Amino acid sequence: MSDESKAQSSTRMITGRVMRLDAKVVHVEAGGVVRLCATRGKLFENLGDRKGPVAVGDFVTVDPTGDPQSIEAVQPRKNYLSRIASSHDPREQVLMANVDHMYVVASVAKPGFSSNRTDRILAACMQRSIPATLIFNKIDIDKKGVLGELRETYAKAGVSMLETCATEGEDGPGMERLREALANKTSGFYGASGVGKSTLLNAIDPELKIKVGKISKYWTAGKHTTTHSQMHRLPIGENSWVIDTPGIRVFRPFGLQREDLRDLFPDFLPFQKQCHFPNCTHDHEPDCAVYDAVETGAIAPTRYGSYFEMLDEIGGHQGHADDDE
Ligand SMILES: Nc1nc2c(ncn2[C@@H]2O[C@H](COP(=O)(O)OP(=O)(O)O)[C@@H](O)[C@H]2O)c(=O)[nH]1
Ligand SMILES: [Mg+2]
Ligand SMILES: [Zn+2]
Repeated sequence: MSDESKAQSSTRMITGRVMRLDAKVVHVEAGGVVRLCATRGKLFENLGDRKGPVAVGDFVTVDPTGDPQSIEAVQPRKNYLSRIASSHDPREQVLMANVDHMYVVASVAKPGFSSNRTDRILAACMQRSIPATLIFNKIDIDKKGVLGELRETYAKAGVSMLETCATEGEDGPGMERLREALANKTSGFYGASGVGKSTLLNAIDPELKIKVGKISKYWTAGKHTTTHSQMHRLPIGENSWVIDTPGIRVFRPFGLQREDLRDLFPDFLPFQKQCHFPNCTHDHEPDCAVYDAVETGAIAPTRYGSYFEMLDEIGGHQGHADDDE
């Protein structure tokens, strides 16, 4: 391309936002229109330990003149959530970019609440300074009455919480608060498969008509309905976006140092100041006030369990083979 024609096409460049990534095609929204774009080869150079150049939520510069149209540049990210791609691939996989708020969705039953999964994602949000809310969904089937203890555990960790029953639709518990909170923001919905993320989003906006799963199939056949992360625009406020994600089985935050992990568990803070060693990792050091607090129940054993498992992994432990559901 001559310099002159390059200059001409650059004047036609448009800015859009990545809604979805398929194997080769990136869905980019600009001005209410979704464009199917290819990613310029040069963006795959010098990736270092990153798995790919583009993530859902990215703002990108698109050259609309080509066939296919092409992503020429990815604009700097305000923030992003990332994990280690898989146990076979240590690179950084960015799950979503430019999110104002994360909703960590968990159900209190079917599937049962997973402290481990929840705590990992909460820690990752804290690592990236992304404000997070923990949603307890399916409160209608809390037959074992686990909700009370969960509230207590996460209140101690300073986590903001919401209780919902997505199947009751837009008038269900917690939905008004959720709808208000989603206005004029980009919000990520993340959590295990089957907890009700898509059902929640459909309740917020029935026009979305996202496919939801048949409950009985989740843990038997490993069936999942959302196979890609997908950003949707919400008809609330001026500029409201939500990112629906497929289920995760294992979430290992990327780039975590052993000594930094303890600060991602705010419920440890009041105690860890009293540990004998100022840089105590609450592993097997003597006179560990965090460990004592777990013994007395001042810190929930589930939280310490999540911490300990993550710490162990950072120390070189290999995870499980399957990272997605
Ligand atoms: N009882 C009950 N079932 C729910 C609730 N929310 C979702 N479900 C059901 O849980 C299943 C999985 O929902 P889905 O939205 O696909 O979960 P996702 O994988 O997190 O997106 C579906 O059968 C939903 O009808 C709820 O609040 N209560
Ligand atoms: Mg879904
Ligand atoms: Zn300690």
